[in-house]
Amino acid sequence: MIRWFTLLMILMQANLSHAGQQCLSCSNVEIVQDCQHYVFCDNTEVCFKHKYMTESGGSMYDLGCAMPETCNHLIGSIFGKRTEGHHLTCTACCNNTRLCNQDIPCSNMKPNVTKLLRECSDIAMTNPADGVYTIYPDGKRALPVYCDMTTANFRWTVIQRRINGFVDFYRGWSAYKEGFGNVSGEYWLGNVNIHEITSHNNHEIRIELEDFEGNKRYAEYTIFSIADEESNFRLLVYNYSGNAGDSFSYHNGMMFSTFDKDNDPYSPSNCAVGYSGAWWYGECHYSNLNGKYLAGHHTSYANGIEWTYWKGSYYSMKSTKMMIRKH
Ligand SMILES: [Ca+2]
Repeated sequence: MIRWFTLLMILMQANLSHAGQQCLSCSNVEIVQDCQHYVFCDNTEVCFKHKYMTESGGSMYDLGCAMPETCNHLIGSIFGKRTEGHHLTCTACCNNTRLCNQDIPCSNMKPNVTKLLRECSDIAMTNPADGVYTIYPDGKRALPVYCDMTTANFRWTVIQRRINGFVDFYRGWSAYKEGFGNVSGEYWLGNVNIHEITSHNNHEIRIELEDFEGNKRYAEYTIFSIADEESNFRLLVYNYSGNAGDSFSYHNGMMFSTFDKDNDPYSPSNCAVGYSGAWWYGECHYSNLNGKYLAGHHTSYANGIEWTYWKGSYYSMKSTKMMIRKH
């Protein structure tokens, strides 16, 4: 019955999104290497390995996908006895490499919980590809994100991307707080997530820009973080290098504003409304990467995807990428 159920689960999960972790999945195996089945977990799941004692005193393993929350509980509280007479002796979880639950240690009485990935910089596999991965910015909640694993030989968490104007970026406070869009296309990662990631380590930000003539420029800042919501996600950014011009340092120390929450120091009005964006506006901006997708030259003033010190205030970028890494 258990084997049939396992097979059913494999078939069901094989039809789901393949964006999640790939894990070994078996029940009742004496030797982990005997497990030949694997599954693609849901985006929110991690791989687990359970070791338990049988009535006769032998050891057996269960392997598969699990919600990360369950990995943080000690033996007996969540998994408890597997069945009557089967005492769980070890629980281990991981999500750092493909089929990571094959080799994760699970050889003692204490649960062995691998630290969950907080950001793309934490991904340990060798030669990883660019693509969508699952991270845990607050150490608990799963979040899909696009990881740039190649630029400048570092592993970057992409927090903002514009490529074609398909996603509407003129959104309010709660949308920018939680994040929106499609991690395979255009998106904003969410201010709470960016805060969680940047509050745990020192971070650098790299901003990549492209115009409609095929020119590419970048700006890097070795210090980047944003504060919590109570502080209106106040920006800390400095120490520029690059070839795009420094259009971001002006915004250092500013709070985040959206059309429904004016935190800028410009008293006549809300810069987010005036420039059709959401940003750390001052009075008002030298960069506006969440502005309207106006596709190149435009006649309206500074309300596109602007980077003033490269293309002025009447040119909206073809693509942008804001990404961070810890150092
Ligand atoms: Ca204002």
